[in-house]
Amino acid sequence: MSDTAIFEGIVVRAHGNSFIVRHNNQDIPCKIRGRLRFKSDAVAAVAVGDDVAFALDKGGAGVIESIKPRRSMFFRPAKGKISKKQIIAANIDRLAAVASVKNPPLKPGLIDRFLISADIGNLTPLVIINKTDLDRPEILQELKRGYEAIKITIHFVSAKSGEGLEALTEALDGHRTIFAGHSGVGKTALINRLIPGLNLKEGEVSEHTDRGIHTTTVVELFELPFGGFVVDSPGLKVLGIWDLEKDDVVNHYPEFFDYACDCRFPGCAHGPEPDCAVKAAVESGKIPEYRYRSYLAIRESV
Ligand SMILES: Nc1nc2c(ncn2[C@@H]2O[C@H](COP(=O)(O)OP(=O)(O)O)[C@@H](O)[C@H]2O)c(=O)[nH]1
Ligand SMILES: [Mg+2]
Ligand SMILES: [Zn+2]
Repeated sequence: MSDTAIFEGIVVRAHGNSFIVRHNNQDIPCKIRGRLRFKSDAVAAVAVGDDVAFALDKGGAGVIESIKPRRSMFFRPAKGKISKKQIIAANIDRLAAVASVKNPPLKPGLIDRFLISADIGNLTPLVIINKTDLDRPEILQELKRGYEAIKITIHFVSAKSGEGLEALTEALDGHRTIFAGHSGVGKTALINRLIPGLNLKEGEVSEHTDRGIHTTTVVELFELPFGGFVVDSPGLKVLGIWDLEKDDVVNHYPEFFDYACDCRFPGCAHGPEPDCAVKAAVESGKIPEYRYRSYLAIRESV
């Protein structure tokens, strides 16, 4: 063992039990020491964003020996095991729900699901709507009004025309953000614009690779020019709201709180109940309808 040196680095790519660790701007393929791999809890597994110590043998192969204490962890449910969680990224502090104006179509309900998972993971949420060069539907103003009312920043951008990219760069640089959004919304294109010279391939549909039971999701970290990074995981579709209880959903809709105390029934779920003050607020335009609809749909689905 005397001829093995130990180095420190950050995990920038994870695919199953294969990792890339960046050390002094060099990317080193690493496996993990068995004792780390076989610890049974998800917390023990190595993830993108981890600061690690690794050994390098004379042949240049790396083995991750230990993980530095984490500031945060972000999970998703492990495939086929409802109660097991899998760590996707460590040490991140923000979640960006990324959607596009069209191609694929804008689905506010999906954005709200991502925002709930940000809440659960204690991450600062933001919303990015890409492809504004294609269309400017009226719903955009409603989204802006709705999210700003609950102090969530929304960015309208186009990776193609460049609209909004300066403000987005400012919002992300220096932070550790995970991108959550359907395939095709332009996550890779945006990362290319944020990091000049990166030139990732756009329009790759990586989702089929994630269909089968035995395949694993690739998670990658892209360092930003002024510090911080963006984490992208092409196969990631639905994030950790799997153990949410029906009655917890409303806790993620802060704009309902002020009205909820005026509902006729104390346990009002703001569904079919009579004299519901939340529904009245939706009807009078005080609560955006898209938020109310996503609330009902998410409550129904959990
Ligand atoms: N019109 C337009 N197309 C875009 C924009 N951003 C990305 N695209 C295209 O949308 C497709 C999917 O983009 P990609 O970045 O791979 O999406 P991802 O799956 O979220 O990473 C590609 O063909 C891109 O060229 C944009 O702002 N405007
Ligand atoms: Mg992509
Ligand atoms: Zn109610």
